[in-house]
Amino acid sequence: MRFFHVASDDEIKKGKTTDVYFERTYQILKAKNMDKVRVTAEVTAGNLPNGWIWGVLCGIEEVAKLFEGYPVNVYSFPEGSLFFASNHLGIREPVLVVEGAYADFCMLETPLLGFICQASGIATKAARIRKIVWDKLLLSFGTRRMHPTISPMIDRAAYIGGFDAVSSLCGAKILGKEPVGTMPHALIIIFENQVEAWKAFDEVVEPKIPRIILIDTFYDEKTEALMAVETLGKKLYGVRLDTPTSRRGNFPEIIREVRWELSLRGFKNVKIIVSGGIDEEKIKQLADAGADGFGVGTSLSAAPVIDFALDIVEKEGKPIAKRGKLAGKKQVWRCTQCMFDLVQPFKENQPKCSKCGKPMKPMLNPLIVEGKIVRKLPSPDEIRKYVLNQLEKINL
Ligand code: PCP
Repeated sequence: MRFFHVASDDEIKKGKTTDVYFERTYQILKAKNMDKVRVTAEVTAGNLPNGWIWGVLCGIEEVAKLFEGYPVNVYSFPEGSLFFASNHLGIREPVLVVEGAYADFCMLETPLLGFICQASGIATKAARIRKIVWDKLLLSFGTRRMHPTISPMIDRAAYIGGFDAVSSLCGAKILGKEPVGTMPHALIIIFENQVEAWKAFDEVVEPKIPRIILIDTFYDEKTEALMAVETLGKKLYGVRLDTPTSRRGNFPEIIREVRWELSLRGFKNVKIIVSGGIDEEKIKQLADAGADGFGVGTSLSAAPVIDFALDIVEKEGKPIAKRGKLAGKKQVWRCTQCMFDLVQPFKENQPKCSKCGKPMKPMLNPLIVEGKIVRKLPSPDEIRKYVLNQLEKINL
């Protein structure tokens, strides 16, 4: 009996989330004894959303789990790799390649794309925000805006993209991390008194949890900030401003005032965390105004998807492609120093970087060989580190 409107792991693995035209294609190939026809198919991105120059590839671990056991070979960029829709010559970059009898994997195209289109959108948004406020605390607060079944995926993608921590219990669990959070307005409203609510938080919540106090429920943020230092003194780690839009006026100015008043009274170390409607457009000016950290929700979890598509580029080893796509199996070569890519037919030799002369690195490497996962799947921390390393070498 299905409790929620979600597909089970088993349904996804068996291709039951597929679009029906793939099921009909399978029936036709079977009926016409063409179910052994072998193809090479590649995943490329259409134009990236909002004029983005690069994206962060996310969801490869789930793709490996999806194809495991199917008689196919899969090559892909390492998870967390930055990718370009097209390289400097306008050649689309394949980030993943599937080889096998088309009938054996055609039912998996829909879940395959679903796994990487959404997760890569979230990871890219997270990386863009990290790039804009490089040294600020970034907290993923967005699972409440999306269907709860994908909370772990959202928080994993946000963390991999460069966020510091996540708020959902199960998101933190799959990352092997402690979930983070402050306090909701509801707690203060229940007590009908900020100070009593803050004291109760401090009394009940285990000491290792940073005391970040919400300071916008009943009074002005500046007033509540001073009440918070009076109430918690040196135990106060930070204050959170989730000021309602009706009161935001000049929000950077409000942050500046709170910063000034706290520092004036010797609380220079008390952090200012800001949440509510945070996105890449405004975050820099809030950081410049004195915000130390951000809780980002909707703009992260509802980040635009990456328009990945899977296309056949070879049939029985012969190049063939639909209009708009380049035929033949390809390799993407990257100079990891210059973050410069070349796309070449698969059989061509390893090129040198035309910028620095260094040998370039093949990005498409075996993930699945005849249904077996052949790559060590890195931990979220390893992938996040890889993303941050690349972000240091590239512009927004
Ligand atoms: C929201 C909650 C989320 C924030 C804002 C995400 O505040 O704290 O973490 O906002 P965004 O989606 O606009 O980025 P409230 O709705 O006031 O909830 P609460 O009182 O529970 O903090």
